[in-house]
Amino acid sequence: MDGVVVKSTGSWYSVMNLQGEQIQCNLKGKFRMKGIKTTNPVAVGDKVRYELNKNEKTGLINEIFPRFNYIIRKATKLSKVGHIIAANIDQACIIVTLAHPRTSTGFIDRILVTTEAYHIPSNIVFNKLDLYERPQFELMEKLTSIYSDAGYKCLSLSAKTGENTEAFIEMLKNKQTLVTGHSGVGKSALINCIQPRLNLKTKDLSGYHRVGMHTTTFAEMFPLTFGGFIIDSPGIKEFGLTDFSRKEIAERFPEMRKYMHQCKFNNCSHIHEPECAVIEALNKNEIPISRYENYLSILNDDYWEKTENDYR
Ligand SMILES: Nc1nc2c(ncn2[C@@H]2O[C@H](COP(=O)(O)OP(=O)(O)OP(=O)(O)O)[C@@H](O)[C@H]2O)c(=O)[nH]1
Ligand SMILES: [Mg+2]
Ligand SMILES: [Zn+2]
Repeated sequence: MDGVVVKSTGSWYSVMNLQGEQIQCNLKGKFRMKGIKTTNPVAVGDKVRYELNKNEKTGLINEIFPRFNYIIRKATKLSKVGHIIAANIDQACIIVTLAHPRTSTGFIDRILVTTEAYHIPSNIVFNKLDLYERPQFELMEKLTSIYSDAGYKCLSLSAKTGENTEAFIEMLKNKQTLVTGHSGVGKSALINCIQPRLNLKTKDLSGYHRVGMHTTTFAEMFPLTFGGFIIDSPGIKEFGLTDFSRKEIAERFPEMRKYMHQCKFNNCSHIHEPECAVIEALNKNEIPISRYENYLSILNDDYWEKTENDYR
């Protein structure tokens, strides 16, 4: 029988079949992804074939169908092994907040570099609108303009008051969407707001650091009553990049991608080379400074494998 993995805890997988029933399954033998070390061979969103055990209640996954795409992150910057967050996703919604706590552009841009690498369309959703005051509204406008110009859809809403959540529903209709972001930004609260029947666990922010306590512990996919699926996932602190080299980073910034092929040197790092079209665009304010700075910061991350012909 065929189904889709809607939850995985590492030891078992919950597979939803075509009738909408959920079967707890184990994996038959070893599955490995070619070329990439991952902690989980099967992820939420994977389409699988399984057979029922004799008890007719549990099952055994014996085939994973080819993935349309997937998104991997490293557990920490330095770890060698990646974790597949989800497979077969149509789009990612990065939930951010500009208050309680504020999400940095460095974090947003690291996620975007990854979703760009996997060709996953991404949207930025500003949550907790009810808490914003003038400075946050101004910042939101600025960020919305930066990210819309780069080709990402932006939305602002409040999971608490429900303000503007109809736009979020429109965004999700008939798509398989991964919801990601820091812990405590309201990912589960937002899903509850548009699908109250799910009644997902949410938690108060720990007053001390205003940092979430990782309420959601495993990624889980839910069918949406208006069509489509949504994947809630545990909050992430940092987004360890994987699977690609430093040289590809500029390519993952649509604003830089537009200019980089006009640079004098084709291995230009866009830092100090003469006749660099990216620096020229930056000087003309055609590339936002925060995006360029985050590019530099990603290049300076300490986890790139330094190879001979890599940038210094
Ligand atoms: N004021 C306000 N609070 C919100 C809003 N959305 C969520 N919250 C609160 O933020 C806290 C965290 O919400 P969660 O939904 O648990 O956050 P999460 O992103 O799922 O966190 P993890 O599961 O740990 O990754 C809860 O106390 C929510 O009530 C909002 O729009 N406005
Ligand atoms: Mg949650
Ligand atoms: Zn250049």
